[in-house]
Amino acid sequence: MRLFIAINFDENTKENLITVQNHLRKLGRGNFSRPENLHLTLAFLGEVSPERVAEICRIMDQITVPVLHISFDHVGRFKRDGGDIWWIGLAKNKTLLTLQKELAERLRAEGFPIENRSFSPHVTLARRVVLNEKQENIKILKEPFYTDVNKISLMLSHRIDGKLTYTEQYSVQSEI
Ligand code: 2AM
Repeated sequence: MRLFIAINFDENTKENLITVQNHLRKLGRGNFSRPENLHLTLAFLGEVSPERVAEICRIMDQITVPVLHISFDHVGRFKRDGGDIWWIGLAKNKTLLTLQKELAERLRAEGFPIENRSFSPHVTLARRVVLNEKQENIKILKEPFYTDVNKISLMLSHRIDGKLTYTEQYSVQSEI
């Protein structure tokens, strides 16, 4: 099973993310994330055998999920041949970094191979994006937006009727 641990967003935040996607859509073409797939990855587990899912749930149970005050305040891209990956980034957030670090360390301690590269919190908006022409100065994010989050989810990445789908397997949350 291809698994990852993520933060999912409420409908209002998804609307805000879709608005940003739509600004980007006007500037070029690409493979846009489906609205229901918009998420922030905290830890990518990759292929995991089904017998180990319970272990992951136990690790998640050990985490005290804080209330996270999340601010989306910049848009950027990772350059790729054949089209860039465009994402929306989060403002610096110590609480989120601490949560991600704790989660990754606990998973690693139990033998899950979580990459040790620095965490750059983002939500992928679109992949394989090619802009129409020189669009460097276009402001894709008109204004920052905010949300509070108190839940992390274990997500399964799979295909349903050929569509990439993320299905929640387990979650832990705190009181807001
Ligand atoms: P991305 O949005 O930056 O591509 C499901 O595939 C989620 O796991 C996506 O959010 C994706 O991040 C992330 N992901 C996919 N492959 C990954 C990898 N090898 N390392 C870290 N994260 C990965």
